[in-house]
Amino acid sequence: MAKRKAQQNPEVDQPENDKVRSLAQHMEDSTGELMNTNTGVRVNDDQNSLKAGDRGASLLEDFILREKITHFDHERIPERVVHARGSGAHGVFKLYEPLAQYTKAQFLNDASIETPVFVRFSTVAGSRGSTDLARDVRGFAVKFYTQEGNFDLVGNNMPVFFIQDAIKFPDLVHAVKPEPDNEIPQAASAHDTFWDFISVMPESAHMIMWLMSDRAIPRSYRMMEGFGVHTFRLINAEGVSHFIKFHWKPLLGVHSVAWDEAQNISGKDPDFHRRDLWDAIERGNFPEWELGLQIVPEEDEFKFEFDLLDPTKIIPEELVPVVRIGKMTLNRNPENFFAETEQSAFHIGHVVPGIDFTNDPLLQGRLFSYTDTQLIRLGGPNFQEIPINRPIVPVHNNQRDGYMRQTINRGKVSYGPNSLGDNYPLQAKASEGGFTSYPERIDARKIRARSKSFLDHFSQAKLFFNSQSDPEKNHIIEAFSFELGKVQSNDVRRRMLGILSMVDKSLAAAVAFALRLSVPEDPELPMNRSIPADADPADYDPIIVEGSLTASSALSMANSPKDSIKTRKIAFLAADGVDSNSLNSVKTALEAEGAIVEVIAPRLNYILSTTDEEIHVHHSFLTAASVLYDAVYVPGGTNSVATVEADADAVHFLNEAFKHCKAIAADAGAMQVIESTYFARKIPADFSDDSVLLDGIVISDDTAKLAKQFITAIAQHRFWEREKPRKIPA
Ligand code: HDD
Repeated sequence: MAKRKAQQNPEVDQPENDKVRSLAQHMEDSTGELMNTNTGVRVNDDQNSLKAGDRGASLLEDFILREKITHFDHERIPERVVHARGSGAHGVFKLYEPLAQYTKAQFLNDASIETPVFVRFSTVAGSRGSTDLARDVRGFAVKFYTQEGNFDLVGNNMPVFFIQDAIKFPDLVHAVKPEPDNEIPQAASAHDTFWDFISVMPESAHMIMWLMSDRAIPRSYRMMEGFGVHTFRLINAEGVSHFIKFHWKPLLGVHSVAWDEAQNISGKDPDFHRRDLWDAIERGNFPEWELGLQIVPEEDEFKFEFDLLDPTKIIPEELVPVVRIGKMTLNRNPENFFAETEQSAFHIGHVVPGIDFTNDPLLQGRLFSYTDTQLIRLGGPNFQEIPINRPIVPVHNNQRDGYMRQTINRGKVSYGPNSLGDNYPLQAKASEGGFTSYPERIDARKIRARSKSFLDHFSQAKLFFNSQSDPEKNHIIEAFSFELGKVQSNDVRRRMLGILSMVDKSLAAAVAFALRLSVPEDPELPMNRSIPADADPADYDPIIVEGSLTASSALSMANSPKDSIKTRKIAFLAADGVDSNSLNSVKTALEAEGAIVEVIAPRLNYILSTTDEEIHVHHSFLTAASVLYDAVYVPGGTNSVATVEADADAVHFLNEAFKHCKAIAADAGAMQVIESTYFARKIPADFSDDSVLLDGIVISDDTAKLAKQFITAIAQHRFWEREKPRKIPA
């Protein structure tokens, strides 16, 4: 297979690895070839069906027509019941230091190995064709193709989950999906059935705080954290177990967009995240995450204020730090969306020796669900043979046949033990890499119940809210007000206010104000609908725990690193007569820091600068929108400035960028453009370079100084503090 060059930048190699090489043998390229039917017969006419006479009826005999139409009729497979909308990429994982102390997994023991990975990011609730920018959890599923078989880390961009037991998963999903009578709304949780369910399910309180936070509207898949959610086990060669939580930490930091912006992007570019991931890899801006572990010795299982098996709880990083153990780099786009991304089948039960499960009841149920769903989605038990799902090591066992079997197993023997085949394939000893389960002692009654240690639903919801910056808190309040505003039932709203009052009184009061309702004095908790029929409600009363930690800095995106503008997209608004120096010097400075500059003008193709330079125009105002960019710059040049100022779309572009708290820069010669915006009057009268940076607005006639300040401003990502006091219509 030829080394692949990126389409957008031929300098960029998208590297091969063992998995990519194994996929190559299944690839087809028609360049320079003649057309065949699926049986290999060359096709002479693929444009006209076989007819009796040139106007005559079509003939059943036409096997070419029948084959083509039949294949087409069967092109679709069921979409994933959740996480239907997603985007994938290939890459590698490289370990920093061997972890023999904790695990015998080979790929976590040999720092010289590059383990191939395939990653699929997704939204949860929407259909395959839905918008990327829905307020939703994002799936973060990683398949490691290790030398000991596939390990799948099937996580999300939020570290907790809605429910504590897998038996409730179908109810949760039915509640959040479009309502069954009219299939409205698509890819949105802002409707009655979802909030009805949540309002009678207090265990979801913590997750709901994450879902209403800006984590649910990421700027990019490349700027999200990932979490394995459950507590897993690592087992070392001596059989010693440690509890662990998996984390992915993006090297570009964790960033989000504004909710109003998200809704706009959904119209302007519903493929925003998919395109962003694809383009970054094509340009050679390979996204990177560090894999982190929180490690808890077996004997510390009961040391915490919460239960390690409860998937609605995090282990705060203040209690157990995240140790960064390696780096994942996504460096290659798939060749074919269906063959790779759509047919990829992840399963939390795909583990390798040295990694094992815990008794988290959500995890245990997932162990059943993922294979089961592939059987219907991919049509039978041989989905593991689909190229993207095959391990990079050979498979030998006595499993046979089934729909679409690819492997041609030789010989008479397909059972074990056997003597005719010398008992092959042999079982592997643990010393040969055979998987052995952790021999956890279990001595208990069979019972359907919830452990009392799972009944604290609010302490970490509180911890999350308390850990947010003021703008983040405002966004959470606004998100609840929006979502509950879309609900029709006041009963549901009131119950939700009751739950919120258990999390934070000021939060409940602020949402109640927006809904013009009052917070119930004595919320009815737990909702007796969420407990077993014969249970004593007292056994399910939430336990109110005053957590000893009041805030955790890792929970706020405000604390994410803000030192780089790498891969940020900056719009330059210009027209004929733009000052070459004003445009080019700022462009060069931004590009030197890894940003991407796009020129937007009233018309497409090119503009002429003051020095008659033809400057490429990436978009006209018709096809561009400020919500698709991270920051805006208006270069100088008398004619250009006059045209931009007179263009309502350009002024709207700036107003919207201001509303969404983005960095804005203008050459002092373009001040008249700024003056025609709504936010001109919000610029402090004592305007100076220092106050400029405070608000993320940079205006200067010294382009070198301007570029420097603009870069610092863009790296801040957003100036959320501007949002409330300087709100403008846009
Ligand atoms: Fe799940 C897909 C993540 C709970 C049942 N899940 C799916 C995907 C991700 C997650 C990222 C998409 C994988 C891909 O890209 O193909 N799921 C989670 C996390 C959970 C979780 C982090 C809680 C900690 N899931 C969960 C439960 C159940 C399922 C409790 C069922 C009992 N999930 C599924 C599924 C899906 C799925 C129905 C749909 C498509 C698929 O599996 O392959 O089996």
